[in-house]
Amino acid sequence: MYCWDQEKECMSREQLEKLQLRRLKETVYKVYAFVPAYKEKMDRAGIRPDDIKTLEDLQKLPFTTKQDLRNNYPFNLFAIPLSDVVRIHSSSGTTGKPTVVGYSRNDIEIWAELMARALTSAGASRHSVIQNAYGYGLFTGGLGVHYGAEKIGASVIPTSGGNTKRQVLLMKDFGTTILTCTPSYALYMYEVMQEMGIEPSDLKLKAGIFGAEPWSENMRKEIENKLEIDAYDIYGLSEIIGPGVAIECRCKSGLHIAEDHFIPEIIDPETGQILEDGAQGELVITAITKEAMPLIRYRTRDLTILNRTRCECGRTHARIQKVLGRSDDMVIIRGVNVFPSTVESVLLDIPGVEPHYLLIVDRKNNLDELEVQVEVSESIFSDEIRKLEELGNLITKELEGNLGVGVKVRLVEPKALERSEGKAKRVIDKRKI
Ligand code: DLL
Repeated sequence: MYCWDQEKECMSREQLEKLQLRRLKETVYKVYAFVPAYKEKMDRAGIRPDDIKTLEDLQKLPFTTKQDLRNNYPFNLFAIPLSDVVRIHSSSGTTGKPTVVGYSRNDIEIWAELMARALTSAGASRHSVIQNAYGYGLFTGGLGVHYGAEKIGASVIPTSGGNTKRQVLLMKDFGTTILTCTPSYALYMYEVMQEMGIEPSDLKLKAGIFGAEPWSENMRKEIENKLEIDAYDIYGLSEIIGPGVAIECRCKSGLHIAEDHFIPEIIDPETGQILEDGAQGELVITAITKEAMPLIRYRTRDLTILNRTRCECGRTHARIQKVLGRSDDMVIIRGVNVFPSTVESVLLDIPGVEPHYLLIVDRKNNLDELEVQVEVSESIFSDEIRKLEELGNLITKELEGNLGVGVKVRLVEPKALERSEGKAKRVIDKRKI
């Protein structure tokens, strides 16, 4: 068993729920007393902190949304004075004001603990050489992973994102055993490795801990085969703490959510109703140990499934299924919901297709149109036109069959689509422009 903190990660359900309830109550008292926005919301809903007597009572509390963070920009959701805040992160977002999160010294310590758990769960130890290619800065990826990696005593190479040739060079020369970055960046690194004439067998790389964007099971296979490593999925969001909210274990059948710090719920995104375990819906998280910025029932917009059955690894914390994507990333084409990760999954089942694609949505004559640009392998691209046409037709058929909507497929030459050093952009929606 590879556990960082066996006592906490494997505690009985009963113990865990007792702990959750105590921490939930404390948090609710705290936000009611110190964060006017929470007090107002709870007063409006007619709920007092004393009303939280069981874990089920959590459902009585109002949701918190990204809009609440924007309305309270920058620091009005902080539950402690700024003088006790030791770090501020922020995520840019595509529209409106950035999202701001604050951390107390203790929050940073907990985050490092959670990242230490996460890295250990993916097989890291003090003997690992961890190359951390998540961006350092306002983005939580770089510093979040960094503190956890130092905590377990690994040797950390803080490359941050970018300068890909140097990444590859250092990976080889420093004997990196674990790579941490977005899955799309891992693939890009592989391409640059190829251009530099470096093979996976020239490296000591054993595993990758990839997250910050959705990636399909097929993408995992692709990365594992190309880089000859084990690829683990890590999930998190700045609002809650950053990376380390949930992580896969060796079983790779769902991501364990650190339930001693976060209470997960799954709701129907339309009605807000709680859904049963096993049903797909929006993940809602309550952070029950954060000092600087606890969030109550935060609507992540991420779609997944909650599984509370016991995992073979021995950890008792509930698992979430690989996140399908954010409801905001979903594009609705003539009423049909399309997730880029579904497109990815279909594409990667087709031989000759490269794991680089882009969805372009437009509206012509009041009708939505979806174009999927797909890179094909070098050998196919230089083959006869007829073969390319056949492949195009096959991709169209598969996508249309799986998505249930008409698709225009455009095959593009290898390396035609922009590569990403961080979160990949998978959709261009021209309808909004
Ligand atoms: O992306 C934190 C992070 C850093 C997670 C490094 C993992 C590794 P944000 O920039 O606030 O924080 O973006 C959070 O990214 O709500 C999801 O929509 C998406 N996301 C994060 N991890 C995954 C994942 C970081 N493993 C948003 N699978 C979240 C799918 C993910 N989506």
